Amino acid sequence: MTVSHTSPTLSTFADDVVQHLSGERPRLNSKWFYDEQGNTLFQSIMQTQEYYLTDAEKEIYGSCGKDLLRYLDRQPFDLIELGAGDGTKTQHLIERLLAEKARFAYRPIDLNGSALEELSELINFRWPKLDFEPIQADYFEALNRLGNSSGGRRRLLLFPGANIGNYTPGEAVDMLKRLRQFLAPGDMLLTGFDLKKDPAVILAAYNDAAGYTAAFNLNLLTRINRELKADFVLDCWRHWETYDPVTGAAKSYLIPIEPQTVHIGAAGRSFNFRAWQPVEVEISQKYSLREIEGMADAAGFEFVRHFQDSQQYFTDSLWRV
Ligand code: AVI
Repeated sequence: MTVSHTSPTLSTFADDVVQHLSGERPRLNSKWFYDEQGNTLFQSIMQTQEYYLTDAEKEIYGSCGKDLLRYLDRQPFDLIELGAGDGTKTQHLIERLLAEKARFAYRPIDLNGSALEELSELINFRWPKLDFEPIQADYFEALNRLGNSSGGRRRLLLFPGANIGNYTPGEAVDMLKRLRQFLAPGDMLLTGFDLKKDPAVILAAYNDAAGYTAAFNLNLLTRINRELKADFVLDCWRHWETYDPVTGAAKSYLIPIEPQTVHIGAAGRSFNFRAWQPVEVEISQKYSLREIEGMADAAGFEFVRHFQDSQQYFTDSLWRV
């Protein structure tokens, strides 16, 4: 199975970095974390004992298949997955769906071509007869390609992994509204949300003892140095995590321990950083069940139900159009 490739251009990356660093509070966009090294580090994070999110969703995917089919009236459907990665988790859902004799086509979407290649190998090995077509693209570009009809078949859109948490709550509702436009009455959306819980558990998940999260965040500066010909002095930057239990925002910062002027060659721009001036690099928003139900309404969906893991750390929330 070949994966159709499209990559972000250098100028898109440079423009985005310059725009985010130019604000009054300098930031970087976490969507650029995922170069080859970033993907490897993210795999390591998911295997740490502190990062509970992956196992929680695996548990949910391993047990919600039968109920999902009931909500789809056991009719044939298209399973479209946004940010599929290498399918480590989704294979548990596919296994359950096939055990229930579900009839579906699987359309995973991801920007990461090598993860999709691995997913293709996995699917071809385990279920060679599954109607399967991976798409390497940005979510909306891929959904545009698929069009907003599946020829009368229902759509179950999967948005796994708490990826929605990497948007602010306002951006998340806008994103969900946009997804809604690709769905027709009767179609469903299953989104993974990380839940508000003991702040110590959340902070530990983004501050693992082995240092993978710190390396993952710092790798963004390495990527900017390499791809945009910049000169961040890596040794002078520290990873810092915060969690606000009121707003539910876990935020990652990179903080310079001494003043630095960084030149970004590809953009022809320089930026001055004061010592201890934080650069926000990621939000990982946590929600309550009630907040999620409100988001369904705000984005124009009907809330159907939550599927939670046994620790009640995480929910995959099912909504209908
Ligand atoms: C991909 N995303 C849902 C992860 C998260 O939990 O926000 C990214 C991550 N950042 C640090 N650890 C994991």
